Amino acid sequence: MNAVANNNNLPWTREEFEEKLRTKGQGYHIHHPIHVAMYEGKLSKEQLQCWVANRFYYQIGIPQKDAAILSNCPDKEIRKEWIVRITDHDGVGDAVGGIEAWIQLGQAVGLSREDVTSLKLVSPGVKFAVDAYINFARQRPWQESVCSSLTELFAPHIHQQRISSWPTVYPWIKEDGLVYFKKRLTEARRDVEQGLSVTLDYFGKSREMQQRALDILQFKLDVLWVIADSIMLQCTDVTTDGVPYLRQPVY
Ligand code: AHQ
Repeated sequence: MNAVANNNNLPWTREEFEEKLRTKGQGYHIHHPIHVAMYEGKLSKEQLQCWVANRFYYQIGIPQKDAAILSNCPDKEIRKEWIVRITDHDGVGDAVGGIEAWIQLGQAVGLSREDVTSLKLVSPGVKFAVDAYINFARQRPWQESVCSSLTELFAPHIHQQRISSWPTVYPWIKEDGLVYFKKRLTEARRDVEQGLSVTLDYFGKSREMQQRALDILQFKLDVLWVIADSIMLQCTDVTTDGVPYLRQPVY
């Protein structure tokens, strides 16, 4: 066996490194039980409303996260590309941004604008996970936050799943509710090109840095998984040894 090839300290090639990042997709929240149940049409209207209302907290956090990255990034060329992520969500002029499209999704599943924008339906666990993501972007080097956005390598698949299945399994949801997912299909593919290029360049210098990138991506996979956990716990009757789960009484 070639001793050099066995050396665990040499960086992986660019292709191997990218493959390792993509392999992390096995832990993507498309595999979370609540998203599997959603795809199979097993969620009730109330459960879908719970999911949409909770996920809104994540959606409004994205532009703040991206603004934190911009504030940490001294590279004008990077910022010129990255800034579009904010306008994608906030909108520009009369163009509907992702946040408004998500409110439309809320109305399409039977929520009022106030149900969604008041955040009164958002569970503490969702807030903690999203805030952890925003604070990561505020506190860490901008390249680490770029790396954490690479869960979007796997996002087109989950958006396409919703676009393809909801009209069949949730025929009561108006088509205009799916605008957000259709927008993200192209936006996510464009986003990931920049994110992957920055990540492969910056973290590709050593095996240690490459491993750091994998750990950062795992952190973001954890954020998405815990958001789904918190939503599932909020909208599913869970019992443990016959004892029903008690949602925290809030007075
Ligand atoms: O709607 C989503 C979105 O705008 C983004 C931006 C990106 C990031 O910067 O972290 N990640 C992301 C994601 C969005 N939607 C999620 C979904 O399941 O609908 C997936 C999520 C992601 O994969 O990170």
